[in-house]
Amino acid sequence: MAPMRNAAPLAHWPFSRGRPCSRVLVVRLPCGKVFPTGPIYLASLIGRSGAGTAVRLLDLASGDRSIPAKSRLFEEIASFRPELVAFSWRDIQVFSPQDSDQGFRDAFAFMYDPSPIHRAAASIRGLGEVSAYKSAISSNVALIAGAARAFPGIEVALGGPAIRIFGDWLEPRLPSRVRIFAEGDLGPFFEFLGLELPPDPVEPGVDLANIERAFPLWPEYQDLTIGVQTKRGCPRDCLYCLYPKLEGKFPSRRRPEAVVSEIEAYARRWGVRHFWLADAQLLSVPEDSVHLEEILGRIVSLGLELGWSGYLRVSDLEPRLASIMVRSGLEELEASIGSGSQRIVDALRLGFSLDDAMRGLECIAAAGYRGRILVNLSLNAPGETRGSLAESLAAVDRIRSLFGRDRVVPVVFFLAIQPGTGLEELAFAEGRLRPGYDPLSIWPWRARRLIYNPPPLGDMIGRACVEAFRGGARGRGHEGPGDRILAAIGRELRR
Ligand code: B12
Repeated sequence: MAPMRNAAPLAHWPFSRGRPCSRVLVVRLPCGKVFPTGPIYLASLIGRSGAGTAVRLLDLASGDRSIPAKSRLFEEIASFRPELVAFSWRDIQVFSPQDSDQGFRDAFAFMYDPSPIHRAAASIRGLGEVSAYKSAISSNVALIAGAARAFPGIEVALGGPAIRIFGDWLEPRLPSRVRIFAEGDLGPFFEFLGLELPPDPVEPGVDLANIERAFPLWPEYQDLTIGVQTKRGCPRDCLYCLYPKLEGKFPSRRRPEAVVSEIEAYARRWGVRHFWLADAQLLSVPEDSVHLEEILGRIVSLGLELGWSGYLRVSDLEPRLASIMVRSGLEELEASIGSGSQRIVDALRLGFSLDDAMRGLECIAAAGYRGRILVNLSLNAPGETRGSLAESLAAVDRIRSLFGRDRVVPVVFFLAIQPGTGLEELAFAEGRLRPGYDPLSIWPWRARRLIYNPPPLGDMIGRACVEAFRGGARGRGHEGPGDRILAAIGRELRR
């Protein structure tokens, strides 16, 4: 069981409808530099609540990162004088088998490299990474706790996607006066602020003039990709996914005109050219097609020259939607097929047929799409066999025959076991994990259990990854990690 979260009774909360919080500082905690969509939406919603609350946004993922986060935070608090600081924590567990992720590569070298010298070298480097991971978590914790201690008159709140997943485990590491908001809906937070939550909270009502005042660092994102959400919620029940828990099970779709006016404002006022439609998935269910088509149709009629991307379920695509996707600027597509084997797709409860997914991809190709397709594959999913791995390699080849070799990028994932998912239940049932485990444990022998890569294929796949990570193996160095991993698995399968 996770520890209990702190929950002070409402009567002791500092603000009320009669005296709402007048000044809120939203602080996005340090992470890789991606546009702070969540904090911007939160700040906008506070602005929409009509009580005249002043909001400021300090984004510790941008700005001068050579200045310690603590100095930037304390200076901001001293100059803005908020009544409440709302920390937003985006990501905690960032491992992925990408070339840039040295920590993941070393962990795999340590576990699967046949050479004891490589294993020893990886374990030494790994110690450094363990401490970097540990210090990333503890420096955020120290920042929040430090602010709570240094400014006893200011209320401190903590939320964001990482908190909805790991809030229960972080709670004991934080002072009790830090209010943790781990629930998906914003009602309790607005209650805490003494503010009325707008009746349609899925509509942030982003007003860029206000955002520019609240967030002076905004020009740093003009040339990057801006995240815009078209809906929240996902009714699916995929084995490994916690998005229904993060966003809710019922889709709340935004008004297409509001989504497009947000995109238009970024495009015209900030000159933004690249957008990420930041839904858990685009086309989660067939009814989403009409909604997406209307949004994209409006982009086409406005003549906005932009590129967009997103996570998309391709199985519901038909020619008309595919054509409008391409005309509205689809520039990169991330399609999660999971596996090339229908048996594995079903075991992952992905809820689509691979034939339909292939038909969807054919529609995109026929519509004249010229960008890249990132094909997400989850290796060694429950039930994986040498045969199903071969089917995945074949599926990538089939997609390549549609789009051309260079435009198809296999992106290889291992299933990470996240709290509250079907995969976690399965790991308990299979005895891989025990209830009460700490999902934030930094120790490699514990952390490795959170990556689902069981026998009998785990070692073979692990070795293939290690070979691929060494890069350049057999002259394939210019291809990405996914390509190299699949090529190495292909060699293992032929052995
Ligand atoms: C879209 C997305 C991306 C896109 C972002 C594109 C862009 N330019 O915007 C891309 C592909 C770049 C991406 C990358 C990664 N992502 Co990502 N991503 C998402 C996704 C699907 C949506 C995030 C989003 O923008 N939502 C829309 C905004 C409006 O919602 P929000 O952020 O939740 O904010 C709302 C609330 O949380 C709340 N809120 C926010 N802050 C606060 C604070 C307080 C006090 C309160 C009360 C409320 C509150 O208010 C907001 C309005 O409702 C989430 C999963 C999900 N469904 O949430 C994962 C997610 C955030 N990503 C995650 C991760 C790990 C990553 C990567 C590290 C993956 C990797 N290994 O490479 C990278 C690196 C990111 C980086 N910092 O460099 C994890 C983070 C948690 C974790 N496991 O640690 C998530 C939750 C997915 C998961 N399965 O676990 N990602």
